[in-house]
Amino acid sequence: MSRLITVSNRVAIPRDDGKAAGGLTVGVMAALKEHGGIWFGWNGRTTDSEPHDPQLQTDGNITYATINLNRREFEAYYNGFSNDTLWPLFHYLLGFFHFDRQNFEAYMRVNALFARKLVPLLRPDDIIWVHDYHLIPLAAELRRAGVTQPIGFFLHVPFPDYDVLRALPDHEYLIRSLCSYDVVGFHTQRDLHSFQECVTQPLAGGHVLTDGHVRAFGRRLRADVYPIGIDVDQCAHMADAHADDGAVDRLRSSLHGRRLMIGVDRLDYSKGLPERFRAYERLLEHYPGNRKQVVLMQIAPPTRTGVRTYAEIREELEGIAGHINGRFAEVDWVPLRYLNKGYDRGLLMAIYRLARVGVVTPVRDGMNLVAKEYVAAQNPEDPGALVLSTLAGAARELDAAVLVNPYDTDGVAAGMQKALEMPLAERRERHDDMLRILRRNDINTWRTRFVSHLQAAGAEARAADD
Ligand code: ADQ
Repeated sequence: MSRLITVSNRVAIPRDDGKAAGGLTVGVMAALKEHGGIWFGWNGRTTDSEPHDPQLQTDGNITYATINLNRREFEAYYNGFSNDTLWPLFHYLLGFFHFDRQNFEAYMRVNALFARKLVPLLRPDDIIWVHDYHLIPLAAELRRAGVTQPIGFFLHVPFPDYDVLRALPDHEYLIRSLCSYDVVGFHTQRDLHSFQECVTQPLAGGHVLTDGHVRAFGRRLRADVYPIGIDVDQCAHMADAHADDGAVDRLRSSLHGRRLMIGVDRLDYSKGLPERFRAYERLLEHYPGNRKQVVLMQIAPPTRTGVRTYAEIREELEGIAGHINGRFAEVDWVPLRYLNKGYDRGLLMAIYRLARVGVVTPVRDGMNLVAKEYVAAQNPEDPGALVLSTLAGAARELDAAVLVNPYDTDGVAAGMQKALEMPLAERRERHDDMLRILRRNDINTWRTRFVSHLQAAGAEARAADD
């Protein structure tokens, strides 16, 4: 069997503290365990010197190969081009979009560096799976170095329409780079459609073939939809196992029977947090029966603190949270609890279960795993209701949630009210529907389908050579 080489900006080396990994790590680790192989990427450290050769750490059939990055290169590649240019662009948020040619050049250099450091570790029958927008040019760099093994790419964020993408001066380079892969995967049909629209523009001159493959820049590749899922049983099990932890008990008793609404997001402007806070204020205004009866707890650990817009959003949120609490709080009730830190996944799942309403209202999201985790963590006999943005990829699957437009303050407030009042029978029915979808399309379906398509691409290429 071929070894699997996964490449991502950061490598999640399992910790010895027994804490559960989440999201993408679960899928990547399962794929690596099945096939054996290497997880290659940045080790999280920056230095003033040039990067060393990969440090190798082996655990069973998996080797973690990590490199450090030069501080200035990292700043320009990661905080600059990846997170201040591509992230807002791909989320259709052009108001946050900045372009700086020096950052773009650093992005290309770091991708070339990744390729140089990875090539010596490769074997002829490996298959390579690259993750996310930080590494779009990696396949082209590997091809330039003579790599002929199948290379797949999965984009964890949305792929924008051509009219948005072309705000980027070098958008043709990105489209051409994506066409160096053999398999390119997206979360939703909508993202795939945008990609097909881009490759068929005159500047790319590509075609969508009758079998759904794309031919462009002299290559044939598979572009397809692979909605990421979760480990449903792991979430449910953790919610059960941690239900009586001290912290969960303290949270429960602090509520005094009030209904809990929960939001869990990285502190990021794409997650629609100011809009959510304003909708909650509107809920308390328009539906005053909720005063002293409901608590919204928003967990939002800061991320990408090196990017200025992330500091700004944090300041804005602190202002709105203070305003809401100042306006509505009573001596024995604080309507909004705003927590700026990360939590252990087990505790998080138990908190989801305690919450009557999950609020997931990004202004744009590739998928959004919190929405899925919230559903999986519920008690099926008495599940909470999910309020979900139509602009999250997850809404394509979880259409039994209370769907809202995050920009519509009154509409989100009405959605929150509907979720708070939803009768048990309706909550159960909607929860059953969503759980069925989560089980059918879980994290294992996601990774096995992608890897099998990558293997098929390798077999096709070998057949063509014979
Ligand atoms: P993210 O933008 O990070 O992921 P999301 O899909 O919600 O968004 O995943 C976040 C993960 O982090 C979840 O597993 C959640 O439980 C965890 N998490 C969030 N806050 C936490 C906290 N305070 N403490 C502990 N854990 C916390 C990107 C894309 C998404 C896409 C994923 C996977 O932006 O659209 O769904 O990748 O492809």
